[in-house]
Amino acid sequence: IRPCEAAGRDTVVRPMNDCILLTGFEPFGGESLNPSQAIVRALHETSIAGCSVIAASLPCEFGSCLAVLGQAIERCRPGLVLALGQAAGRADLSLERIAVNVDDASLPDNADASPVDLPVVVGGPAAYFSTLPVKAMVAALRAAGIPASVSQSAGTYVCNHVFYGLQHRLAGSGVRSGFMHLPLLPEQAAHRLGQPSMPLQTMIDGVRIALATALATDCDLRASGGALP
Ligand code: PCA
Repeated sequence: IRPCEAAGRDTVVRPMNDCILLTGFEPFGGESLNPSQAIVRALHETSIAGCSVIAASLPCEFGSCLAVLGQAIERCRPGLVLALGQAAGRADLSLERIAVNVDDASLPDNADASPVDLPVVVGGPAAYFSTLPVKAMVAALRAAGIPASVSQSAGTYVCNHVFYGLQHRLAGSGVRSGFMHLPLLPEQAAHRLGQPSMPLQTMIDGVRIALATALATDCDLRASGGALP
């Protein structure tokens, strides 16, 4: 175990089993597609750097998504977890830096729930950092010709809820975890004038590169990934 300080936090590669848990979400907000679900379906039971990928599709519901995530973690006992979700308006693969302890829904979830200003975990810390090497993952994606960036907020909807719940559950466990937001698929953007999109195959390649980089990186890059407000 080699602790190192990177961007104000510690990134440590710890002993891990050889299973990667990759989660996506079912479609929401009236869509019939979600790129995260399509990606995890494509990568289920594939292998990345000798590790097997197990995929899980989560309901886009505040009330049930963390229970389904917990069952998937119990089932496959992963060494590394990456959760994926759709973010309309994003033009690149966004490695989320931070999960916050608040639910504030701007539209009803798939169970028609719209929590406002409620904690994800009552009494939990205000926030958790990703424990994945997000700067190194962004650099590897860009080097492969895939647009990517560090994002400073995963929002306050179901994706942030899952990201926070994931980090809370795995805190101190030695299992690294984080969240990546994705642009719309071209088929989705075709109905939403001016929205950026990315082809499915590019996103699949990007997730593979991001995971391989996370497995291979024990100390995150010290590179700028910040943003002005
Ligand atoms: N995106 C939503 C929830 C599910 C998804 O794919 C979000 O960004 O919160």
